[in-house]
Amino acid sequence: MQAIAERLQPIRHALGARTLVMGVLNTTPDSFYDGGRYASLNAALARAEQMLAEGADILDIGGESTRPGAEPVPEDEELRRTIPLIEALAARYPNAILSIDTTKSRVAELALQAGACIINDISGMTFDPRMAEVAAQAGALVVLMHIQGTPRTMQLSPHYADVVAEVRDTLRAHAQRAEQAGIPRENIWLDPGIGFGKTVQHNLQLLRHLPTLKSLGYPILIGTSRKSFIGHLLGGLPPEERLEGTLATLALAVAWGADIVRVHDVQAAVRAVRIADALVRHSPNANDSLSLDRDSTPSDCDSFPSNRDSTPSDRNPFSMDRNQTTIDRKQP
Ligand code: HH2
Repeated sequence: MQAIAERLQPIRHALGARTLVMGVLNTTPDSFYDGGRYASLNAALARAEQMLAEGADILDIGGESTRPGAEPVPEDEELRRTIPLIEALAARYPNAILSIDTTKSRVAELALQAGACIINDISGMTFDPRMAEVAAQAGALVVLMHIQGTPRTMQLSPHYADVVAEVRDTLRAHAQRAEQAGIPRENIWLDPGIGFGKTVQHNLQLLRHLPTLKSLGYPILIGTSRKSFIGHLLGGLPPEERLEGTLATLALAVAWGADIVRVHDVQAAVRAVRIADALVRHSPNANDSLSLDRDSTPSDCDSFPSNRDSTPSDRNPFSMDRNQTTIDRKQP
């Protein structure tokens, strides 16, 4: 097996030039959207193959649901759900970039040995004190997410004096702790944790103010896929009917600075972020297509300011601030 640093090369190269898509693959019986669908090894392998064919840059494998109210899963069970799948994926798709979605250092350690190279930790490496050491020793990339409380309690009464400032400060502290533990800066991605101890209004504010989080200087990952705030904003739609709402959040998250999106629907997300990339990143592919488009001129493209050229502070033109406090206690 190639060293982790070598396996991470393709995403390092693409980062910033285009939005990376991380496909969700939960082997749990109870995840809020895909729970129970990929519990067998064969079903999970087939889904992985489909997501890779659809253009997923990373597959994020999870063996413990973190939906609101979820009970912790014993380590043995989480290992049983994830390690054989990672081994099988690494053997079948040696170039695939695999991420383990866990807060347990032992699960992360065995997942890295089995072929994963990213640790996606919703606790920002705070639930398990050994996590940072495991990541540093292996040379793994880490996704450090913000959460208020634990999955069991986080949606009971989320509260912040200033959600954007508090999430920014916590993420900065997570990154500093990671660097002190020996994880190099280029191996750290940050995530505001949409739906993790947040009301609808908190989620909206964090998305609108992504430039403030981006100003910390690390790549930003966003996980809005089919989450409950989208259902609430659309009059109570269930997870199965939240794809269009998800795509809207992806496009705007890219415009506001997201570098990686974590999604259940890879094909739809890839298509959405490619268009968002063409608009905000002026990606070379988009300019190639423009030259074939007789209704457009290059100046059509150039007339749109790119957020990436502006200062990272608050450049958000939308300043709605409704006092919506609805929260969902069963879905993130
Ligand atoms: N969301 C979920 C799980 N892991 N990791 C990061 N970094 N960011 C997220 O927003 C995030 C995450 C929840 O989604 P899902 O895995 O589909 O659900 P469940 O926790 O019920 O398995």
